[in-house]
Amino acid sequence: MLSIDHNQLSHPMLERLKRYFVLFILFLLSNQIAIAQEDVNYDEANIPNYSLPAILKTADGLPVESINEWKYIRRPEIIDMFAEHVYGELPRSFDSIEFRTIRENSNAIDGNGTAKEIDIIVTRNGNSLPIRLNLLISNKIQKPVPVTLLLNHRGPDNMDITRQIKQDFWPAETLIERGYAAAVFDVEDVADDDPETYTEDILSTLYPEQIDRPNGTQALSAWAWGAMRVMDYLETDDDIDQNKSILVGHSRGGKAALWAGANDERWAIVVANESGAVGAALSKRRFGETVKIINNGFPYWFTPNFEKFNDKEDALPFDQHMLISTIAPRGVYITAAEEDLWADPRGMYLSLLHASEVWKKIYGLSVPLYDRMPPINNPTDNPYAAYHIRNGEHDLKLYDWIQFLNFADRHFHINRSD
Ligand code: GTR
Repeated sequence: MLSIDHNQLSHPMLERLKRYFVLFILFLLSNQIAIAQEDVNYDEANIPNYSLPAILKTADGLPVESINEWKYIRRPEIIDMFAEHVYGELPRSFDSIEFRTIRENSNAIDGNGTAKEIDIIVTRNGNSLPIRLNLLISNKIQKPVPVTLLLNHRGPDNMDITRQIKQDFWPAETLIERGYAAAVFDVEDVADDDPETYTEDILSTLYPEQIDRPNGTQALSAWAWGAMRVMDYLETDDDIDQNKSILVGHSRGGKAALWAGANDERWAIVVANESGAVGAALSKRRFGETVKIINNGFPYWFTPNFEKFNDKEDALPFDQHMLISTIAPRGVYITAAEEDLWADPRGMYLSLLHASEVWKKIYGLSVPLYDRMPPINNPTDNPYAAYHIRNGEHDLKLYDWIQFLNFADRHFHINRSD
């Protein structure tokens, strides 16, 4: 038997042993990472055979053919499935909502715009929580104006109302120049994007009963709830044409935007920029980020019920094309980026293509989308269910925003030369 007398080990020897040990651990870890990376499929040839649940068939197997069958039977069934299994309930009740203007500057952006900072204060069972809304409106255009709202998950630098910090993530100048009001709120006002503290805002303050439910509200539902409260305010602002409202979210924000659009038909257009897994992308393709990966990485985004589908995408009684379909006949815009395979550009396109059945068959609208994806930087041009894939990486860029505005102009029949 090998026995080591520690006293006999010289200091340098001990150091060397330690180094070998650390190297060995690093080797094991890098192997683990390599295995994890190999597990992510980026090859169309390796996509498993899958079949998508039918959008236009009720849970009882009946065909859905009329607007009424869609609106009152199938659409609510779909939304209930997503609430129960994916995002959790979206709370509806509260006792009061108050809008407090904190600051108003009619000389913003060199006199071109008016900046408003508004606290939206929601009260339930004696507890209140404020959401800060930043809103910029052009001074040079006839009111009321259409509005864009960004669900911002990237902190204060991406929503600066003073415009000392300007980022393409929220290009307020471009938006107001194009005649759209630019609104933004920080999703962390309603739920932190953090597994440890996400319950500290609306969940513990307003809806504590949701916290431990297997289908309870989680962060994405909370963010969607926040967008709904902003809409409550927009409906009261005479400068805003709330019938022409566009909700925009990027990535995780895009997932929340789709869910908000499903639940709140006041949004005329929903934009999900590179929303990827459990946003616009089809889960059953298992391309890029999968249900298991996202549940492990971001468990606080989804309801605990969703974990049942880890590695079991086949068992999902729905897929994300059904979420997109709930937005019909309003406008939906799905985007991808060429280098963002993690978010499955083709999976998002196919999802939209399948969802477009509702615009076409139920509402009789023309949505010419085909199996072949549009080329890079070539947005589709129908005004109902749009898609583009941009060159470059995962981000929300000025290019993306300009396409959204072009789409909105088409959808709302706005002719900029008027
Ligand atoms: C990633 C996550 C994606 C997406 C992205 C983002 O880490 O895996 O699903 O949401 O973050 O929000 O930028």
